Amino acid sequence: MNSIFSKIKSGLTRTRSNLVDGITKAVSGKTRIDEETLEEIEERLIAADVGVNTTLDIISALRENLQLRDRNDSQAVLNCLKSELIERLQMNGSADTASNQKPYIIMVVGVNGVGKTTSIGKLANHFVQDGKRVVLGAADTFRAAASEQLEIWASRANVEIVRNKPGADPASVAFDAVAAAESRSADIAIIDTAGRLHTKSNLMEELKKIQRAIDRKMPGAPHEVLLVIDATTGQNGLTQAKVFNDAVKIGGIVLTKLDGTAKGGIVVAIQEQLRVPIRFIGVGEQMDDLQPFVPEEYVEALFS
Ligand SMILES: Nc1nc2c(ncn2[C@@H]2O[C@H](COP(=O)(O)OP(=O)(O)OP(=O)(O)O)[C@@H](O)[C@H]2O)c(=O)[nH]1
Ligand SMILES: [Mg+2]
Repeated sequence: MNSIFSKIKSGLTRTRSNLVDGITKAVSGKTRIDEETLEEIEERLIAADVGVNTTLDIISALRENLQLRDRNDSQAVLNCLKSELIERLQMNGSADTASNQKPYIIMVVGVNGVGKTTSIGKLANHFVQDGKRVVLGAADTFRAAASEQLEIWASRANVEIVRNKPGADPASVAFDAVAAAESRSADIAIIDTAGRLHTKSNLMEELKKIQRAIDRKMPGAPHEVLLVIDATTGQNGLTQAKVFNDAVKIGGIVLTKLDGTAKGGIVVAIQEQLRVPIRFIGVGEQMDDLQPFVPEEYVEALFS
């Protein structure tokens, strides 16, 4: 088994034991897949945060499909469920990072503590492994420790970082980071932002200001705004996404801390409700615990 797959698989342990093991148990004892079994599947999907409407959709698809097949076959139920999930996770037009823009500017946003800075460190490593030249911008100047934390990740991933004093204007740090990426012929610049600000300032206004500063240095940039969502916060993450999306258009989602939750079904709710592709998933705190999100792989890791 390759190591990426085993990382994802172990990161999804909690979700697997609640969702898939429960469903497998429910279907395997049955001589016939009856309404009671479908109800059990329904409860499991809802408990895993798949979302009520989507769950009902999936159940009726299961009911319909199973009429055409042998209702005694528990493997058929699982296969059918797998393909229903994969279908809902496949979004058309999910962008491909590192398009022909050089440098490709990624701005990372999200409420505090969701894992922005950590994910940026892991992302930097991911792109470096891919042969890319990366510059990080420490535009979270709210906490003194924030740019130090990013600095540690930068040295781990062996990439350059642009930072300034705590309290410096975040937009100017972002501007400088883009300038540095241009002058160093970097392939990718990743800009970290604060998850909260001093009481009087408005986070969304600040993020828009950072976005404008980046665009002033490199028209059209940032090429992608990634929203980081903490999977353990469940439906709250969806609410946050709507607020951020109104301020700075979200191009993709990084879903962190999947290793810490049994509610990994949230991936389905995110794709269905936000219509924004999940780009990366976080399954632990190590450098290589951030992986590109591939629907088939995710579902396979859950069911294997
Ligand atoms: N288990 C686990 N922990 C994670 C994951 N991603 C991030 N974390 C942890 O979450 C905590 C917060 O991460 P940060 O990267 O500092 O979060 P942030 O969004 O930058 O926070 P602020 O800068 O305060 O807004 C840290 O302890 C990380 O190690 C993950 O995928 N799995
Ligand atoms: Mg941070």
